[in-house]
Amino acid sequence: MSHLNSENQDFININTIDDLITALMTEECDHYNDIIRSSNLPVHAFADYCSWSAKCYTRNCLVENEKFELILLCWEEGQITPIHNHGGEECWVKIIDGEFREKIYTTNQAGQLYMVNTINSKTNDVTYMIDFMGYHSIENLSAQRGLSLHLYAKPIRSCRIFDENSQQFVNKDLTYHTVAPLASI
Ligand code: 2CO
Ligand code: FE2
Repeated sequence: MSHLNSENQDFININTIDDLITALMTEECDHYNDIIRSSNLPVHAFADYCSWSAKCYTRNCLVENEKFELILLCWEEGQITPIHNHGGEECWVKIIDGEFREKIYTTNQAGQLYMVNTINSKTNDVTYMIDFMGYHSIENLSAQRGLSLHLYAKPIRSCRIFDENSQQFVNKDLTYHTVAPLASI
């Protein structure tokens, strides 16, 4: 079944995680932007996939296959990513619950990192990143837990993160805190 609305090419009726996964598996990657933006997923749909850590935001895999990776990030108040890239892949971030701040960075000819943009996002907003746009960090601004859904096409096994101590980028292998039972489909 196609999720395309023949009149305006919007994706309609993506109201559950299963609908979203079906659309991502069925459609070509060039429709992913429309699919993730038009999906409307209530926070309670993610209850079974959450995990929490006082140390760091958690990465919870919903689906990983050859085409894409869909992960739920669970954030305690104030948690923040290091500045990082996305291993050459496309990255969409959809806020499921809360308020987040994305800072976008690039490097100058001398290789020094500097910030070029700040984007505040709230529930249901979507942001996009790809390596030619630079690097980013994301922070949970809410005075409570937050949830965000991340779509990577293709999956990201490792990325570059900025190490604040050495002031240099280092390679980081990406791992999951939890994996959903049917994640490898
Ligand atoms: N890329 C980070 C990660 O997968 C999250 S920031 O949004 O892309 O851990
Ligand atoms: Fe990221």
